[in-house]
Amino acid sequence: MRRYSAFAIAREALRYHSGWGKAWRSPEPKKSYDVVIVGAGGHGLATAYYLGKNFGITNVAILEKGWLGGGNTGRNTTIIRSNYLQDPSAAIYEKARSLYETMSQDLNMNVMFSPRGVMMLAQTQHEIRGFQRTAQANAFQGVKTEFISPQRVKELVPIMNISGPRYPVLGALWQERAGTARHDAVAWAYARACSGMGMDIIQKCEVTAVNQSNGQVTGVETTRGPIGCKKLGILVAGNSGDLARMAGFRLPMESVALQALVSEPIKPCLDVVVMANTVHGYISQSDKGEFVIGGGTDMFNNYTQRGSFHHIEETVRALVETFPMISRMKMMRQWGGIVDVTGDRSPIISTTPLGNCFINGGWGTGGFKSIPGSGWAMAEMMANGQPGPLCAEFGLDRFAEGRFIDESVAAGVAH
Ligand code: FAD
Ligand code: PYC
Repeated sequence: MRRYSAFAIAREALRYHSGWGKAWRSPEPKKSYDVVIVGAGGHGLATAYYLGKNFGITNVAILEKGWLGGGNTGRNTTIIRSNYLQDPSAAIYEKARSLYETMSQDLNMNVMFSPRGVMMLAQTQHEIRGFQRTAQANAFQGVKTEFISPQRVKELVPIMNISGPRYPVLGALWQERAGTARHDAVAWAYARACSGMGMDIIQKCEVTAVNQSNGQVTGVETTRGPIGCKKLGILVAGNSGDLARMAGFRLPMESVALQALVSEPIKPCLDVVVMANTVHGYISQSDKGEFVIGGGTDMFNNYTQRGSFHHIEETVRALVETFPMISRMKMMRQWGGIVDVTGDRSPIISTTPLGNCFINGGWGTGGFKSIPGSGWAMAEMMANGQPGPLCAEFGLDRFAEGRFIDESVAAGVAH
């Protein structure tokens, strides 16, 4: 794999960029692998990468029914933060956030990590108490957040109306080193690094069945033929329930559509990320100048990767009081993704009833930010056969034991 560098750009500029190779190979699947990962989203690719980097396991195939990064990884609003309430969540999200800080250097591709700061507005008394509690918990967890005043909010976001009649801004939970990254680039960077280690990324290869013998996984059936494996990782977000059914178990998870939209591009006027959880809207400005806007999930289970009109109307209406300028902007595009939601709004990173079959899902509306930490923890569990400290609390057993990791406030998106 050729390194990307300033020197390489200069060299290619001199020969009309004719020398760039493909970023990853597209091989035919082999008969079997040590590890098969289902799902080439951020979580699947990051898991494969850390299997190779941290454990030297490179006889790995990543199977993807569509194109890599074409699921939620390429459809999200790219918010990265680690201001969660519970200790296990803060640990894994902060691990992920810290890996984002050096991801471009580590993977030798610019993922445009932009730690521009994320604020979650408090617009009710209840939210003030909730966010002050989170700031306190974060201080104990070593996650740097603070509860800031409405005046400080206004200084950071001059275009915001903080004294709206229905939902005045009463303060905010502020994380200065939170921010955004380019979502496709995260998937591409991991894919390129995996391919560079000799792993096979097989696109247009849908897993249709999971093969097993004596309670152990032996491989998968795919639209490109059977593929054997010693270990199987399932990282398919909204399709987690389908894959679990193929492997013979059920998940406490629901799949719903979450959607987002972007405005026409305008001059730079918003250089932090704002989440307004009471009114169900969040907003940031992209490098192109578009406002990236998202709202709540559909209130019914479905598998549509599309947006619906009533959501645009509700989301924009919700944000207009706080951002009056939106009322004069044109909205350009909308889209949706299928998110996998658990009852406690925390992920499942777990061994399963099927031997050597591991699952990672349930990131719901908030799993872009966790991609590197999740991949790190999943790789550790798959390599060692049991969960390490970063994911030990996120096992499936917590639902049988009633040991929930309640993150309904931190999820930040209405469910
Ligand atoms: P995906 O990227 O969906 O990857 C799973 C892959 O599995 C897909 O490519 C799919 O095609 C493949 N697959 C499924 N079934 C099969 C099969 N049978 N065989 C082979 N392949 C299969 N999170 C944040 O942290 N911040 C945000 O701002 C944010 N905003 C969001 C906004 C929207 C509109 C949406 C939809 C989500 C948002 N999220 C956000 C959530 C985040 O996008 C997801 O949690 C995360 O991307 C999940 O990554 P993944 O790798 O698990 O799933
Ligand atoms: O988890 O921060 C988040 C988020 C924002 C928008 C969707 N998810």
